[in-house]
Formats: sequence, C-alpha cells, structure tokens
Amino acid sequence: MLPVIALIGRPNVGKSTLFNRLTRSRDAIVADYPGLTRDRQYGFGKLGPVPYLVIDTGGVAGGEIGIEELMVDQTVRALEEADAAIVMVDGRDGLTAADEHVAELARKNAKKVWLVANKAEGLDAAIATGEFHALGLGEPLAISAAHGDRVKALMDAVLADFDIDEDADAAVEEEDDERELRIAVVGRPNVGKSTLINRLIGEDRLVVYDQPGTTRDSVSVPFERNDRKYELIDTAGIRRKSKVHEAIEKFSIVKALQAIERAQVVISVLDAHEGVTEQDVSLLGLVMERGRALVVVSNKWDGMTASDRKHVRDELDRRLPFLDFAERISISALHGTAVGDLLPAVERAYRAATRDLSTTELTRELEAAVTAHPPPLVRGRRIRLRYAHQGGRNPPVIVIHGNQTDKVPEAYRRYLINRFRKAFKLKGTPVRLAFKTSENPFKGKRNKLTPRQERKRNRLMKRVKK
Ligand SMILES: Nc1nc2c(ncn2[C@@H]2O[C@H](COP(=O)(O)OP(=O)(O)OP(=O)(O)O)[C@@H](O)[C@H]2O)c(=O)[nH]1
Ligand SMILES: [Mg+2]
Repeated sequence: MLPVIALIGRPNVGKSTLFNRLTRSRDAIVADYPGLTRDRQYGFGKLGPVPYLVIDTGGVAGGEIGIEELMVDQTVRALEEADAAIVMVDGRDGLTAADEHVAELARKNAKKVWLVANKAEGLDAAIATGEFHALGLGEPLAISAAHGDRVKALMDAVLADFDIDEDADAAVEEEDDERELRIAVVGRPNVGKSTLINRLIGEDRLVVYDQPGTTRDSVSVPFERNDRKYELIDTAGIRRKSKVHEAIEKFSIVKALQAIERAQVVISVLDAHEGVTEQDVSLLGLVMERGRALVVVSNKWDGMTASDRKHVRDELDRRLPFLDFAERISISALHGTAVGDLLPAVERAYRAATRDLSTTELTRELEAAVTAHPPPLVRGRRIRLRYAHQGGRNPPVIVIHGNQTDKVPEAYRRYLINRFRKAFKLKGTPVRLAFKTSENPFKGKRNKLTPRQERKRNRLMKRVKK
C-alpha cells in the first residue's frame, strides 16, 4: 500500500503549489492531453525511493458555517484517509487564528503530523518558523513549495517510516506468465463493478465485504480462467445497508488509487446511462498518470436504443479524447452480454504494455517520423532527435536522444507517441516519452566532442545500426 499524505492549511498557504510539485515527478513524462483535468485533488508521486499518494485540500479558515463547514469536512475526511498530514503555514505572514484552527483539526484527526512553514525562500529559517512552535505540532520545517527548497528533505522525513515495497515493484515488473495477472476494477459508485466482478468470476453470489474501517482497502478476488490465474482487485467495497436488502457502496478515491497501483491492468467501468461524469474523467486521468494498461467498459448497454448508443459513443469520443489508445467494450454486466470479451482485451492490453521494443526499430521509426514531419525550429535552430531506445515497460517508456529536447512542443510529443503506438501496436497502454539532450556541455562548439563523448557516440551509433 502506498503511504497517503494529506496537505492541509488555511487558504493561500501554498497547498496546491506543493501538491503540484509532489506529483509532478511522474506527470513530467505524461503528455498534457486536452480534456484531461490538471486540477486534481489526488495524485501519485515519487521524489525519493518511496512512492506515495497525496491529497490536496481546500483551505480551512476560521468559522465553520456554510462553505467553511464543507472545507472542514473535506479536510477531516482527507485526514482520516491519510497516514500522515502536512500542516502548512505561511512563513511570511506569521501565525494566525486560522492556523490554530487547522492545527487543532490535525491534532484531533491526523495519525501523524508534520508542520511546514512555506514561502521561506530567501528567509532565514529561524525567522520563517519562529512563531509556529506555539502550535504544538513539533519543530516546523521551512520550505518553499514554489522554488522546491527543502521539499525533498520534507518528504524524506515524512516517508522515513514507510518501507519501499520492493515486492510490489518487482511483481509489477514480473514477466513470468505463471504469476497471476492483477486487474483493478474501478469506477464511480453504482456503475456495476460488483455485478461485473460476479459475472467474471462466474459465481452467482454477490461478493460482499463487510469489514468496518476498510474504506481505504481494496479486496482481492482470485480466480482462474483457461489455465490462467487472475486476481481481481475490487474497489467497490460493497456493504449491506443494515435492514434493506440493498447494497450501498463506500466510494473512496484513495482505495481506487491503491488498487490502480497494485494492478497491472485497469478495467474502468462507466455507466452508459449516466454518460461521462467529472469523477470518471478524473479517475481515468489518474489511471493514465500512473501509466496503467487500460480497458474502458461501458456498462448497462442493455435496454438502450440504437440512437442512445450512438449518443454514448459520441460522448466518449468527445469527453475522453486522451483515451483513444484504450480498447472500449460495451457490455451488460447484468445479462452477461460481451463480458466474455473483457479478459482477452485485458490480456492484449497487458501484452502491449510489456512488449520489448528494439533500439533499431525504435530509431528507424523515429527517423521516419522526423522525415515525414520534422520538429520545429527553436530560435533558428532545429530540434534534433537522433535515436531512441526503450527505457521501461508497463508502461512502455521510449527514451529519445537529441538536442534541445526540452523544447519539443506538446503537439509534437503526441505526434511521436502516435507514430510509435501505430508502428509497435501499442493498443491499450499509455506510452511515455522521455527526452535526453546530450549536447549541453559544449554549447556553441556543436561539432566538437570530447574523446569520451566521441567513443560513446560511436558505441551508440553502432548499436543503433545493428
Ligand atoms: N513566495 C512564495 N509563494 C508561494 C509559495 N508557494 C505558493 N505560493 C503562492 O501562494 C499563493 C497561493 O498558493 P496555492 O498553492 O494556491 O495555495 P493553497 O493553499 O492551495 O490555497 P487554497 O487552496 O485556496 O486554500 C499563490 O500565489 C502561490 O504562487 C512559495 O513557496 N513561495
Ligand atoms: Mg489550493
């Protein structure tokens, strides 16, 4: 399980700025797709060895009426879901009553608390933190979220008690077909996740988990099909309403994210009757951000007229253009229609996500892409993209070497991804590009390489030509 860290504080102390910094490490290699919301409350992050989840919250001020009450509510919920809280204060403003109110919330609801005085760039740390000892939350750490000062040190401290889950990482990288394939089933409440899971495992009973305090935990459902072992990770966490025979679902984004983390492939379930909601988009964005192979399922396809169906398809195209890489399957979990198509699609997505890509072929495709459509000029100089090799699997990472690579525009990045996707049949998996500029140290003397660089270049070129 990933450690969950909540950021809390009064308005304007820099929570969202810190959130962006803490989640950017992974974002940086995820293309900025239109339609994908950047304004997220939950995110995956990794600055040091331990990956984590972060929750951004709205600011809590003083009174607790109306909107303020909502903020307090949201903050308390985040604290309950989190393993640790970072309480942020403003190192330039000094201590306020609202800070005391926030500290109080943290003391009451957080499992562990870290106090940081933000906006401390250019300030003496002792001055930035001085007044905040009074909050009784321990030694404040002076940071600058905007500039990144001491953010890494902060996270090292916050995450020190959490182990690197080497097992999980190794398992995700596991190539062995003997192991089970882990599939997370995610989606908003009531889209039909549990019905689908029951269909998939072929048992005519509702999978019911009724353990108090497990909102954050997903449940694993092992099963076998065609001699292949699977593990479904159920995020529905159904519990029964005490008297009525109706199941209600505890929805928790954190639980969905933990499941996405553990899984190799994600089945994202949408309700065709409801269309695509904001929550769907943000959940799908997080699947992308984490780089998981994906199958998108429109459920409740039964009882829909042809024109309803067309409408749903159009809406999916319009709202989720960034998901054009994923297979889309329309099913009725209730009747079982097309449910049999799901596991094969999952297998295809997983195979694409873990495919080995040869340097020769990647470089050849890069050259073809550049010839067909050269990258733009930047201040009179053309961006050069020289060769490509694979930098990772699940999701595939393609590392491209050249110069001025930090100037490659977003649209060009997407063009390259689409080229690689087509050439290597990478359907069902996000594809990441990482750029490396190898020319920097000798700016202006472009043709002069040191002997060491020369040897390296020759070595690489040889490999590319092979
Ligand atoms: N000087 C300085 N400004 C910062 C720093 N971090 C954030 N800011 C600025 O502080 C303002 C508020 O930042 P946000 O990150 O939106 O603050 P927030 O806590 O998320 O605010 P709410 O969500 O409204 O409660 C913005 O103008 C930021 O640019 C920092 O480290 N130094
Ligand atoms: Mg904010």
